[in-house]
Amino acid sequence: MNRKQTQDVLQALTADISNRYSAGKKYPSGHILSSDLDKYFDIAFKCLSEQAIKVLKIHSEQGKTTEERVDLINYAPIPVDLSGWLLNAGDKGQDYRFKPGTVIPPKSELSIYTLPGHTYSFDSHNPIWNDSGDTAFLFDKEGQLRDTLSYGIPLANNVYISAIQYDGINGKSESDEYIEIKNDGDTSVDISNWEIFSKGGQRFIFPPLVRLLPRSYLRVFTGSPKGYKVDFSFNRQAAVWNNKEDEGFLYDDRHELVSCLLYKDGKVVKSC
Ligand SMILES: [Ca+2]
Ligand SMILES: [Ca+2]
Repeated sequence: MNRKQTQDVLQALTADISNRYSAGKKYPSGHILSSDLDKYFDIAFKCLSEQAIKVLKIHSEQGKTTEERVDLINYAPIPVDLSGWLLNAGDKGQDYRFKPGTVIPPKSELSIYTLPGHTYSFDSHNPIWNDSGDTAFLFDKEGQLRDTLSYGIPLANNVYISAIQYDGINGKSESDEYIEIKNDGDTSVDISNWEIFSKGGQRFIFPPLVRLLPRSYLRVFTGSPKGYKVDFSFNRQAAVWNNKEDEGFLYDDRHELVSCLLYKDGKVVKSC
């Protein structure tokens, strides 16, 4: 079940229960059976558990195996049982299987270290998170893929500047200009602290814990244009992208160039 389906199911269940509850207040025939509530909470728990657990952050810590770890998070207001779940560190054999009875409390994080000696560890003396880039795959106990998270350049080859809408129509400040970043890959990419740079000198840095979902895009606007869903913005009062000629760059959190796009007189001259 995806996020949207989960939301729909939870909404329908909530509506159903509250309708019956108000019916019960108004009419003698209205009632809620305890078995209905049982069913409701069973379904609600299952839906929440499926969506709630995410790979929050991978700490590859460049060569220092001692610091290597991956943080999982439970976004749900309920504890989630991770017994039998499996976390893979991007390569064959780099697996951690959660032991029976492993529960992640509501709204909490849980760290799985590389080295032995921790409550949760891959028990590996060698690094498992590649410094230049890697991917975590999280499976539930039925073997369903529940989440992925990639970081670094090799995996970020799927991430690139897909468009620059340099000619805004929103006044002189062109607040509706935007630069679009796309992820063509099958895994989520951690773009925390990545940077967009415009040749004119303007910079935008993504906040911590931002991920670009598989096969999706995001846009960083120049200002806060009305009528648009603005998730990210340079928050500038003046245009960022020159209408005649300009170049955009995307850097990762170690300031390695991920992608570039140069346009001139309405045409893309170079992209990398
Ligand atoms: Ca790996
Ligand atoms: Ca412009």
